[in-house]
Amino acid sequence: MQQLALLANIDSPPVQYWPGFLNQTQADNLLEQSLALNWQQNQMKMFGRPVPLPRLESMFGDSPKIFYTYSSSVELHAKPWPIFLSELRAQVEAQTGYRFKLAIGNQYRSAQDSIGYHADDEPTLGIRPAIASISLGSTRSFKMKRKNVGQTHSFDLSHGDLLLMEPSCQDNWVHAVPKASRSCGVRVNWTFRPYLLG
Ligand SMILES: O=C(O)CCC(=O)C(=O)O
Ligand SMILES: [Mn+2]
Repeated sequence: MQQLALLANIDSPPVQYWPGFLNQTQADNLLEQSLALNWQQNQMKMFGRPVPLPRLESMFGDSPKIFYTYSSSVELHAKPWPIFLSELRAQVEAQTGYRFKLAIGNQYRSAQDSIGYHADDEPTLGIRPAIASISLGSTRSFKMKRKNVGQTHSFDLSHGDLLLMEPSCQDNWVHAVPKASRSCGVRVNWTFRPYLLG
């Protein structure tokens, strides 16, 4: 039995999870302020053709030099922090003990919006980045599995939850928010990340 528990531990994703990290009022206010920001509809090239991503995005950071590219076609540039978001960063840093230089926002407008399996392993994040995620709005399923193989682990991320992907996470695991099977309202997710400037 003990051995089974040990094996189960070995396969657990390296995350820490604080459900209800934000109280209801704070989470409500943050959702409202987040939705009032400018969001980008980015496109990704598929077979040479531009296809709109199934979500809206935005990015804020410590320097206008911070930019972020992925899938060889999407480019995000950091805008200066809105006060509410830099205050949220401070709260997340105090809880997790990590420091973050940027936040990427994803807005999932409905059950149809999603993000596919990926690891956040862009070189600009540095080696083995810790990444913290705050969820606001509708509950969505956050899936994790070991790269290429294995059983899927699922977390229901709800309004005000904090999830920390620890430093080894991006080396060995991929994560996704698939389309939801039932209709749901809007969800905003902020991932706070390090960044190597310079
Ligand atoms: O929406 C989420 O919970 C995850 C977002 C994510 O993985 C990303 O932006 O890289
Ligand atoms: Mn990610």
